[in-house]
Amino acid sequence: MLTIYSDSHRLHHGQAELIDGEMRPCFEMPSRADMVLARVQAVGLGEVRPPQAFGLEPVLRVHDAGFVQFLQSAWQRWSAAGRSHDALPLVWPVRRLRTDRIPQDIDGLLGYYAMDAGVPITAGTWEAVWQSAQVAMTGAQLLQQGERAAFALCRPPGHHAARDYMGGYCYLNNAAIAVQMLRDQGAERVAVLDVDYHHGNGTQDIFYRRNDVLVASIHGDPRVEYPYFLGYADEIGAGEGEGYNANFPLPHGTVWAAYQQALQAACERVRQFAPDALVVSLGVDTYQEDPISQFKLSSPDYLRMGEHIGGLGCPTLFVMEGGYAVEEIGINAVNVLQGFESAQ
Ligand code: OKS
Ligand code: ZN
Repeated sequence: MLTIYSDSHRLHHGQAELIDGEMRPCFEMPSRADMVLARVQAVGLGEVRPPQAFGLEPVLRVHDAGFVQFLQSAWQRWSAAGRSHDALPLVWPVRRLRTDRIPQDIDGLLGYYAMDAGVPITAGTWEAVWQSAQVAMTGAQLLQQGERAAFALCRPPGHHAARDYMGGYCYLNNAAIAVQMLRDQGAERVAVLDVDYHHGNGTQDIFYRRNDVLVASIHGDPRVEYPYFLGYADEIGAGEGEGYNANFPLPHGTVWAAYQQALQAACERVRQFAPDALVVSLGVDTYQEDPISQFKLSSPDYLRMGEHIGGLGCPTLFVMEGGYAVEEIGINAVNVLQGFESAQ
């Protein structure tokens, strides 16, 4: 399997995030991607290629132009205000506050375009975010050119980012951009299977009213887990998209036996949809040692996960999302890819 990877991810390295009431080093750190790449190379998964340049147009097929301009200019605005630490939002438009007026000040803009404080913006963030999206698009193009599967080693991740907001370590929705590119290049139906521990609220939101993209997600129950405000089983899509969104929330402590049942059900939905291509949002924060998550999968379980996905027999693009047990992130992510290949 081909891997697409760019060193530019290192340009995004937030200093700290607000967690449990204190500022702590960001869990979403450059060594995550380094460890995954090292494992890809150690097992000889296949060639590693740099991304190609697709420009802004495919990004704007998914994201709001004002939001993209904000991302591009946020660091410049922040530093022009005399700040040198990471830019972080600190105020949000909750119920009955106005969202029909876009603030002009950088602090107002950060709150307007963010769902939480997990999105530090640094001097190099936009370049890293940009290249991460290009990595996903390069993967989409490989499928379109007839590759059976590809691995977009994206960092930063993307599945919490929606059309016009960032959140949860995510800025642009790499998987959604890849899906839209596959659609624009001729795939009639594309399925997303999101196996990250957290609900992919951004991906769900982007495709919620569409019947050409099925989104299925297995994740920690939003009653007790981030992102809290989306990801319930009764979210089934709306309008033409009704019946094309499937959520499988699971409790804290979920082990492989229960996870596998949800995975089988999600895979069955994908099979019924008969997509021309599958995009897997591949987070491995379902791992038992993950520092911010509460499922209990073991490293061999990821081989089984990959076998299930491979059994679908779809052209498949894997897009890297979360996973914060840095020592094991490479083993777990590449286990999914190797399990997938063994089922071909
Ligand atoms: C607030 C942000 C917490 C985000 C955690 C989720 C990141 C992730 N400090 N999503 O898949 O792994
Ligand atoms: Zn996650």
